[in-house]
Amino acid sequence: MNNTQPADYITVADHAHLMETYTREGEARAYALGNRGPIKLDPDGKLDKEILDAYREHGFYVFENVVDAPELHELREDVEHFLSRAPVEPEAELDAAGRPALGPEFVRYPYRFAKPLSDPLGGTTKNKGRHPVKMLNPTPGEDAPSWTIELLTGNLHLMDSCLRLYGHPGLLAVAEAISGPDFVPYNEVVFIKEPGLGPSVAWHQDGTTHWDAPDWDGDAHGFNFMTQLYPSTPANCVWVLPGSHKGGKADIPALVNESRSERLNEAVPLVCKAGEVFVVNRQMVHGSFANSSPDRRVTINAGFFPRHRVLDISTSQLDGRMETYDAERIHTRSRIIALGIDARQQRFPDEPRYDYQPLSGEIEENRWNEENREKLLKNYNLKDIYI
Ligand SMILES: O=C(O)CCC(=O)C(=O)O
Repeated sequence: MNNTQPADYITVADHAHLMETYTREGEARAYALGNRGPIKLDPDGKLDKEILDAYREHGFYVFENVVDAPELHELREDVEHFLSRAPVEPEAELDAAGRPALGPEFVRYPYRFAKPLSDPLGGTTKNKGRHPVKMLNPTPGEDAPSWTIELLTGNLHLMDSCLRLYGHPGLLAVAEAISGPDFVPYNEVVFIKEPGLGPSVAWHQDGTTHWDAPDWDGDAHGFNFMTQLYPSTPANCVWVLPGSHKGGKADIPALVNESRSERLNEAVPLVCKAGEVFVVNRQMVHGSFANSSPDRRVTINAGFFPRHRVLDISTSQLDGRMETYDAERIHTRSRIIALGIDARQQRFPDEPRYDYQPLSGEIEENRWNEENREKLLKNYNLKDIYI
């Protein structure tokens, strides 16, 4: 450090070095939990009880062998296409090849940019102040671009492969086991952590509605599936504090103080191979570090809630807007689950078809075709549900 650099100046190499012991020890803790394996369903199609028990105990489970190589290829290609057509920087009209960038055709702009290796949320009041502690921001290499894309929003109308993944019968059986057969959708985003560029997501717990409810429980704010398109490594992945979904609101600044750094003592990394899927309780203390590693991570997120935590609930969104979720709103948004199931069945006709009970009688209305792409799917995410 020279005397013109700020006190928290840290190079990418120093950051990577700081993470070495932590990632090695964390990975050992993660594998010792034993909460990983393929999706196992009983003969009646219900999730194996031991898996559900492990999820409830630790707050997450790692599903192996969910997405096979051809499907993984389609997902990667779709993400790549969407990134290749991104504006070169926020507000730009052209992509890197000088073509009109994608984005304006969707009501909710799908690309979110961040400064390389930054922490856009930590220590700010953004997102209702959910991210109280700022993470380390290594200084990017001299050849780094000014911006990196950290998030795509609205996966299901951006990429058909994501819609098909959404209808995965094994994953939907897991959703049913955790949140009940009438589970309700949340939102779908892609987290992107480019090597040497990906920003951190400071420690937080998701959900801002039910923490003080008299009937609050470990499932009150639902869960996310996180499908990994590339290996999720200790240096680029999401880290979680096992069991923290059951303890109410955590004191994150105190945890950081006890650990004497942002590297929380008891946290574990969500490590897995490409094509594997985490199910992660949204109430867990979780976050990810600036990606000072040489490896890219791309995570397809899709979340769900128990219906009784959503129906007729009025709550403010992360941007402050108030929303109320009546039965009609839930029904409209849930049709995208039915559409995903049909899209998947058309692509993989030999797979079992998941029966989403709330819409069992509406298969014809929710067929996957070009008419419903326009009528139901386009801008579906205006009806996203957030609690
Ligand atoms: O993927 C990441 O780095 C952060 C994910 C996260 O915070 C979330 O899904 O709530």
